[in-house]
Amino acid sequence: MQEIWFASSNNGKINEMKMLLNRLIGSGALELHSQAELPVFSQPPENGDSFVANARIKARALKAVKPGTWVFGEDSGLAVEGLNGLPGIHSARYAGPKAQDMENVAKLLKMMTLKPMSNRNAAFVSVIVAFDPQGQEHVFEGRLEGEISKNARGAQGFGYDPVFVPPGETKTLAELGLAFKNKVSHRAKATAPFIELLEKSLSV
Ligand code: ITT
Repeated sequence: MQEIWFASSNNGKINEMKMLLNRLIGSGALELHSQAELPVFSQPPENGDSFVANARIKARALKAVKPGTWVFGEDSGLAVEGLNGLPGIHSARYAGPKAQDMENVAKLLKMMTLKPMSNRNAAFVSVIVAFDPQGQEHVFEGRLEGEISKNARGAQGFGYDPVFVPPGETKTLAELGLAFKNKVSHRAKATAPFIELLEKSLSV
């Protein structure tokens, strides 16, 4: 049994990672933990200028507390074409430092009405930075293209899922649900090669 530690405080992300790593966890090869289990851990400021820099900051902070095991951080966000890539790396705090998901969604929908906006194209981006037990760094990235809906719909998932419509769909990710999301998402795409690496490393 190999422990792996996830440097995240976002329950939506942790839930998805649990499902994505399900085969390895279910077989007993891997045990997923997150930073909430470490009373001494304090989350570092995410002051990097890119997804990879911020994912690295999170992973490194956890690695300092959990050396000699697998650790990883994930930084993600929504890049909206008509808003020049915003909210991007600021997605979690778009509506303010302590913004709730629905406040961020409301700000996004408002921003999209401020000027005539025919281009509603957007992409979710996920970058994972992992450190193996020997301390070597591995970086993985995934993207999901889509469109921003006119209003929020659906109750599943988290963050901007209620306003994100994947290609070829009319429903939002929050309506389509987690089983659908985990087949196509930015996080699923970033996780696929990570799983391959873990399988190799665990010889399963
Ligand atoms: P941790 O840093 O503790 O992991 P966080 O929520 O602060 O949690 P990020 O800094 O990576 O994480 O910000 C990601 C934000 O981007 C997240 O809060 C959502 O607003 C948005 N986001 C990322 N992935 C998403 C997804 O799959 N569905 C909806 N929104 C997503």
